[in-house]
Amino acid sequence: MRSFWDPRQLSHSPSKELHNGAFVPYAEHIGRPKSILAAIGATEAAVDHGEEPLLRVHPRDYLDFLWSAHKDWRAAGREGDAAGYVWPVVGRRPLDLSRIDARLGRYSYDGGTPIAAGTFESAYWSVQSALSGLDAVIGGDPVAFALCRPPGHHAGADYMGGYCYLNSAAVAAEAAIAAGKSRIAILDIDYHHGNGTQDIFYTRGDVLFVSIHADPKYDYPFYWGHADEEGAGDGEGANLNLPLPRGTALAGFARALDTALARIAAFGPDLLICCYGADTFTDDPISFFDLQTIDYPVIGRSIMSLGLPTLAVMEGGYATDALGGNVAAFLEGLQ
Ligand code: Q9C
Ligand code: ZN
Repeated sequence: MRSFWDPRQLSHSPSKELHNGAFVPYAEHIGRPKSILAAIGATEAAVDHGEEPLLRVHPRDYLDFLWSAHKDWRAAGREGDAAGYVWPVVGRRPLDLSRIDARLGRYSYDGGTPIAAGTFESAYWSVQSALSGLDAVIGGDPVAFALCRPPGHHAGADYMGGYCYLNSAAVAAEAAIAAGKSRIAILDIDYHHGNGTQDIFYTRGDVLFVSIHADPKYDYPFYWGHADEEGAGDGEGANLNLPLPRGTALAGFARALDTALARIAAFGPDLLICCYGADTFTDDPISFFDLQTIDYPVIGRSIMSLGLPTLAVMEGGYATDALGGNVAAFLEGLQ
């Protein structure tokens, strides 16, 4: 299987995040991709597709904000990573404010997603890795892997959150449609609900979003991912959330996966994008499922049983020492 990655994805390296009321070392650190690269063998350099594909998902003003936020932060006399501290409550009127702190709140929804000097560059190349993997699949490969980092599935069209800035899977889905595919399924099996991706496609009937994740009643991102979120308008019925309890092991996960795969098969997509997070692993430091390394090939094989051209994109996974092995195990199942 061809895998795609760009070394500029290492430029992003914030130092701390706000977690349960304290500043702690940033969990989405550069040791993650290094662990994956050491385990999966050769990768190919991402090809630059420019910003046009990004603009199919993300508005110009959001890209401009991401690009300049750290420079604006420094220009305001600040040290370290740019991070917001005021967020507009839902329903607050839109205001076009210029102070960096106001814009950090406007374009994010949590306190755990700081912007460092290299953030835009890394997020840009993370998306380009996904687009390069998509090219391989559109070119006829049955499956390809994009080592996306930073991850993307919590990023909406115009907001960052959950260590995510640009939504690689969403950009790839739109690029596939622009390339002539008519129906896309996105299967998100990261531990956390892919709220950004859901939000982007919530009213779309041509993109099915299915997510298996920790029940948001007890885990991040809390405000999205509940089972009664089924899509709206043209997208009514094209969104399926399968929240699972703490401690879920392979048996419970596989039951949800069967439900997810049946829905995807019924939708009849031309292409599958699988958002893979290894934070479902039993030893993940911020998550509470109970999957083992040997479970990932089983999950990968189930997904390939759909017989769909498949692009796998990397999302979360924070047990750094085991991360590479878990990703390699999943890819083995996709082969
Ligand atoms: N520091 C992904 O797995 N952290 N994102 C919760 C705040 C958010 C995880 C506490 C977890 C987001 C891509
Ligand atoms: Zn996650």
